[in-house]
Amino acid sequence: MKSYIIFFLLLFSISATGLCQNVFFFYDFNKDDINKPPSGPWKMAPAGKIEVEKFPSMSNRSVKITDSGSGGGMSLVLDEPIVGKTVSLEFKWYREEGDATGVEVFYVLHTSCPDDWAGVCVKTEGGSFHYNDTGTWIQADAFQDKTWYDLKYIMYLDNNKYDFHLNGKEIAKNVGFRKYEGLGKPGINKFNVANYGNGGSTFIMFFDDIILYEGKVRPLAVESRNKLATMWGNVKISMVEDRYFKYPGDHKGTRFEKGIDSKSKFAF
Ligand SMILES: [Ca+2]
Repeated sequence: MKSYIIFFLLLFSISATGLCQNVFFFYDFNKDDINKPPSGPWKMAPAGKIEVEKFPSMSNRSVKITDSGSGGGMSLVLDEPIVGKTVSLEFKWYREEGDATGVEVFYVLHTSCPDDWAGVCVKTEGGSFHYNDTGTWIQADAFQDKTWYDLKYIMYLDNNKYDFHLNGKEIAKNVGFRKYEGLGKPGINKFNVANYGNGGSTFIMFFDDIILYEGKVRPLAVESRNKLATMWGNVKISMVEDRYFKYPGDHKGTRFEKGIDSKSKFAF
């Protein structure tokens, strides 16, 4: 009997750590149709080719973005900005090929910014990652083509600062959002993947496992793939099904997207 009590106490404590941590969205693209643009509220750039690909495998798909010189990327805009919180964005990135000019990797900003090249800005140029600190570009680590990288932005929306991590290593700490001067603290509501909105570069990039969550540590159940992630998804559906969510355009939202509302609480 005693062991049962300990077991349930342990179970409760594990559940409690998972409670109250918002997951705003999570896209692994594994259920999306191959050779088509990803489902969800992602808006495709008018140029370039954005398709889900059976890469690295049929069961683990990703988004392939091809820019042939006129631009190529996708963007997501939240109906309501996330304000004042500390939130983290993580994603996997892989470049098959590309030229040496500066190319956006993933920018996070607010629609009140003067243009799409604002907020948390990380780009590639000349074979290295570069990040932007309050308008100044700073060169970071070199990368190799045909290699997956884990990128992470920890964003402090109460002071427009962020940390940049690459493959688990801290590259930049407490650097400033770009072009946020004079905006106050509007938070973030726009997510631009790759070269959204201009041309002048050529590349083939892949993106996968794009997740935005509250706090600095990825939720346990999302980190644990397969079985736990499924369980997390199922529980989340039952918890959020009766809530009201709005999506850009006419999109109805998948179960993962239903986490966009910052007020919702998810547990596994
Ligand atoms: Ca995937």
